[in-house]
Amino acid sequence: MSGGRIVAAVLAPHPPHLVYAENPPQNEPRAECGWEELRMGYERLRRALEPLRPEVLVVLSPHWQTYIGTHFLGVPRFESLSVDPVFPNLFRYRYALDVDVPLAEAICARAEAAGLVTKMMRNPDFRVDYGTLVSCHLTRPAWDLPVVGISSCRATAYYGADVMQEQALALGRATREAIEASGKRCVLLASNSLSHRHFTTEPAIPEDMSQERITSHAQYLWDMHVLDLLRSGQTRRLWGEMRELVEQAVAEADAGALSWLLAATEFPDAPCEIYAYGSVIGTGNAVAAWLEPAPGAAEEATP
Ligand code: 2X7
Ligand code: FE2
Repeated sequence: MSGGRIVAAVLAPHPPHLVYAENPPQNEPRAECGWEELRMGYERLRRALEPLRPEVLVVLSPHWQTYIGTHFLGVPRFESLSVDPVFPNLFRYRYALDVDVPLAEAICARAEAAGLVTKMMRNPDFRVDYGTLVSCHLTRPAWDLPVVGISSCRATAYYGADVMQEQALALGRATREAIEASGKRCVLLASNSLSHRHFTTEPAIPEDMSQERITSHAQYLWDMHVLDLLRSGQTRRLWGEMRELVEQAVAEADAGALSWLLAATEFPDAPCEIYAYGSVIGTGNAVAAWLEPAPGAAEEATP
């Protein structure tokens, strides 16, 4: 098999509010509207991904938290109801998710060979976390692609961001190698917000956008700094500043998803496309991606 590669590397935040505001048939609560900028950004991302003909979504989620090692979804299909523990008023979502088990096993095996503690999740009744579901839904609402789901092993909390980064480096390399060997065209999703301090009370109407804003200017400045680094392709600098980002902006990058994305793509120096930035209950969120040039794009650019 040949031609396996990462066709897109996406920062794909997962506030359940965005699914709520879209009113898809899978979600029980109904919304009037809300968070349009982020939702329209996801819409533009979806259009940009289409010509790349992706075959698998590979997602690392902060809300699948494992305490001993990194786990991988390892059952061909998961079906259930997912209820957000903090926002059950917004997200009660019926899902059916197909898993690319062979690719998950291949990444798992390579990660283990690189020295990480790993485990395949073989429990068919396992409830898939809302971070995985929301990022996948917003990237591919048709649910017509299989998913590789990867947990966050909480190394930042146990040891510190430096250990998280070491592990993300090994996991990113393992992911890249396994994808290349698989022959498949994969989209990587780092499912996380940037600054992550949120308000502890909700407006009476959750989608009342007159109440939505970033929690603090300090958080906003961090978010803008990260966007600057992404847009100018300074990913090694972003890697070097990850600890400060996590500590000072309470960033959800503590989960390792963004570091894993950077490592798997070997620290791109090309500009990252920012599709949207917006706050959700005070947190900072960017929809952003590095895309492989679409087939034919190079020829089209040539006069
Ligand atoms: O998990 C989340 C999040 N990361 C950001 C905002 C709101 C809710 O949930
Ligand atoms: Fe989150």
